Amino acid sequence: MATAEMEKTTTFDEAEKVKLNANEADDEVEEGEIVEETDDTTSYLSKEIATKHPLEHSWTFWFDNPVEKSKQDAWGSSLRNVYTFSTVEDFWGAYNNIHHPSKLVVGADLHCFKHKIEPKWEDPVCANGGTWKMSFSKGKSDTSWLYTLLAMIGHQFDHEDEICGAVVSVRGKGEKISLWTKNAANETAQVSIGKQWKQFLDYSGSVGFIFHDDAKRLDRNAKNRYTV
Ligand code: MGP
Repeated sequence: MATAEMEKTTTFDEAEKVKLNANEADDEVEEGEIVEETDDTTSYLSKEIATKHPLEHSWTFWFDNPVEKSKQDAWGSSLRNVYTFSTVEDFWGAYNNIHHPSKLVVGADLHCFKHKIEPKWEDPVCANGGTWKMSFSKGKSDTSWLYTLLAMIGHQFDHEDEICGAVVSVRGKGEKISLWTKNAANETAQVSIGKQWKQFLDYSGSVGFIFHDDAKRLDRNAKNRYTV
């Protein structure tokens, strides 16, 4: 579902809810009267559940808390999965209740990955993959983070199957958003994803793609294999 459509359907849902609430308000209920749950209230609740808009995939938010990160522990030991959602409405419910990158503490990593894919090089789905990475100055990544999430969950990439998820990393000098994909060697798919990502975010800088294999072996000396 496209971004604009998602925004429209959420608004439509809210309008429906207001209408239903208004109808309920029309029923004459005396002050102090105990209102039993009726078939109407049950059908209102089932209607609300039935009108949630399912996403193509389920997604999970993960958080790596810098306070719990310790150089002594194995990497990833402080990574926690926070919330899984599979509808447009539940996405907004979660997104509106977690801090946006500009409000996160330095050192934090907030991930959103397809359900059952762990945000680690070691995950079998990620193992042969890589990442596109964008950099932002301090506190300037909130909108790009939201647009990245909407592009992923809204199925907007031509090579959507290639997407694993995304992570925003808050560091002292600024934020980075990384888009993780599955088959690093598939240059056509990766370059298409990189170009579309830049368009969705209206990002004018150049963006590089690093293979996880290179990052594992060479750490910070890993070089971009593709650039768009
Ligand atoms: P980072 O946090 O992605 O880079 O990885 P950053 O922000 O440049 O570094 P930071 O020190 O400011 O946080 C930092 C280091 O974490 C890497 O060099 C790896 O040693 C380790 N690391 C990162 N990731 C994503 C993984 C992973 O998926 N698996 C393992 N085993 N280690 C990782």
